[in-house]
Amino acid sequence: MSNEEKNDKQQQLDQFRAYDHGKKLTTNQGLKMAEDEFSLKAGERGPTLMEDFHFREKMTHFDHERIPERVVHARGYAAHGEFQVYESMKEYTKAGFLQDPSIKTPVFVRFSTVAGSKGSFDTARDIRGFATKFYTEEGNYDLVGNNAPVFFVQDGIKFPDFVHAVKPEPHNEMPQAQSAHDTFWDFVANNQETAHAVMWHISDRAIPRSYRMMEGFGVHTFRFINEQGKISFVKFHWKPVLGVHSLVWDEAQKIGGKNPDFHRQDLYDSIENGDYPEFELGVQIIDEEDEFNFDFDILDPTKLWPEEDVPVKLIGKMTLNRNVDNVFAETEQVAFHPGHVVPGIDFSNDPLLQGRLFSYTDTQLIRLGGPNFHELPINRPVCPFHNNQRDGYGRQTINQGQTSYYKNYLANNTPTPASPEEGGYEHVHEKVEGRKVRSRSESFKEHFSQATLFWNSMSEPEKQHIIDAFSFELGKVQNKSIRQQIVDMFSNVSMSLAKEFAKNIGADIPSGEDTLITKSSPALSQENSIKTPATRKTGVILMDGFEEDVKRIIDSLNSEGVQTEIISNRLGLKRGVNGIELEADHTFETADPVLFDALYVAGGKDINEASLKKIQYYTDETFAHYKTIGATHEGKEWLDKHKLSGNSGVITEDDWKVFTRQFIEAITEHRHWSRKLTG
Ligand code: HDD
Repeated sequence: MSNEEKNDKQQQLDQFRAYDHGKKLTTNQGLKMAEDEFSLKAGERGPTLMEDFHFREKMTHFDHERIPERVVHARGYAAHGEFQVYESMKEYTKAGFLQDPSIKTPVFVRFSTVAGSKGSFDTARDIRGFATKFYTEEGNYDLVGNNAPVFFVQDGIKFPDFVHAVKPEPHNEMPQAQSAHDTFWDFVANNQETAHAVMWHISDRAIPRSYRMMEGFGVHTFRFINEQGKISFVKFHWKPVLGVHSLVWDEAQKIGGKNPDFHRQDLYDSIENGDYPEFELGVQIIDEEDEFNFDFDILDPTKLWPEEDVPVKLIGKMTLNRNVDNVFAETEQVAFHPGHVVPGIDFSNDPLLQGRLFSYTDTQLIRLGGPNFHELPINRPVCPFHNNQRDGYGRQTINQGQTSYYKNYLANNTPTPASPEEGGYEHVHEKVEGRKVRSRSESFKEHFSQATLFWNSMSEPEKQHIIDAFSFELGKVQNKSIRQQIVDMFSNVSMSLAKEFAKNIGADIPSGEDTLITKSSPALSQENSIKTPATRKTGVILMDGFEEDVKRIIDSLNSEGVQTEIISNRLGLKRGVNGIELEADHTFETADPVLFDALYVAGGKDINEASLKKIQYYTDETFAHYKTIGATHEGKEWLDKHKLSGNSGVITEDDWKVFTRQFIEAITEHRHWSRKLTG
């Protein structure tokens, strides 16, 4: 990339990038060293000497390499990109980066799981973090969201309790990256405001197929303010261009072992391949006058605004187009904060958001070791910054001049606060009056109606997954009373749901009718999301002696954006008829069916019993996870042995062109839920 093509953030980061390749080894003081393998000793077999500055420097630096992991969202992965607004949003907000469609604002996005520690696996059942830093000309704006639009608690003061409950239990530090244990469900049952967020957590949303295929939500209600001072309430959304898609639970658990880096690998690889992940930014806007015109409190973070009632307006697109150079320097040291705002965007009085406004700077102080974390390259704004803050651990800026206070005479009263006309941030002049109280607002006390809305909006397969997930999670809960409490609690959401999972966990089956709420919101079901074969990964099983058409099929799949990887008994070149050769990417052992979206059993003459057994494992697993299977030539016979042909999503056409078309159509469906599984 030439310098002109680089955005402001990339140019800024260039100043800090270092490349050691081909260089002489030096100490941190720049001294070239003649030796790096042996410490300085008194005699070849003698003790190491104190004066060995090179040993001391190298070892001390190593000893201090680690910083505390994030208290939540420890496991994450990030990428750089750009955001462009479609048209000026000046009617609603004066935010500079939302005015001009020709401006590309650099962004840095970190996706994460919440509960697991840094070394845990990617596909745990969990909410995903979706944090975006916009490096705008008016300062950094952070949209620190999740892939669910609602949260588990309504007040920031309850966040530590919630996190303690979901994290591994303190007496034995188990289980890692799981909500399927007693303390999480104890917390849920005894804090019923969790009901709606739990429905998201227990649904397919909590096991995404890819970071590229999940929605993001700012969760809280924020405020937009335009140049004329007009205020509206706003909720932010990210909509993935590839649609919203999930794994199935059995797959998610197995991937945890087969490739714990499944999601980060997917993000990294797609950017390296030029399949840049894209998300559209959406806003839901409510006029200030309409604040009280809803049957829920719009400040309550356990409530969403149904998209059918308040449409999502798509206002711009974000493209992630560059991987980080160094995960520690960028992904680990990036510091997000919902309080990083720009003129035109302000907070609401949502008590959860208000709590967050304290927590994030506080956590960076311990995690990044002091108050100068804004100077770290990844955190620096691209616009200049000036104030009277000074010193502290690791300070890098060399502030010149005599004064570091305001007001002053010696520096002509600078740096001077900017007026709103000059771009100075001004909080909304909201009139606030009230008694000091510690209590929940009356308008925050209803916890079940939107949990029911979510349940009502699910397709049949999605409902079944929710029942299965409750049965799994509660099946892992040791305390019978907690299991029963959850059944009782969720019978307020849906009696039929509670009855179904109560059966599976040995709880008393509740009696009574379903709630009277019948409203549903089609936008909540993944079944209604965009479906495309683009970037779907197909495992191609072939053996030596495969037919010519196989290559044609693979080429056509690739030209439609479907990715293919060849799996065989051994690595190396596979020889087909008429001298065609294809290189195997994996052996049966190094790959696994759970790592693919579809399977193409292409055939080949050189087959034996051992390979057939492995192929059976691949086809059975792919079938059981409702994914597309295609078979041609000898592959059809291998499939017929296991009686899979003739099922939905199993394509066995003879003509290669017809086969390819049908196979791609089936991949576009992603899952074939109508398939009847036996055994
Ligand atoms: Fe939080 C990290 C999102 C509630 C306190 N949070 C963190 C990250 C995301 C969120 C995406 C990871 C950022 C990164 O990748 O570095 N958090 C949310 C959302 C919430 C939410 C969408 C509710 C709507 N969080 C929340 C509350 C508090 C916190 C109520 C405390 C009062 N969150 C933190 C934290 C973290 C954090 C402890 C850990 C690491 C960090 O901030 O930088 O301060």
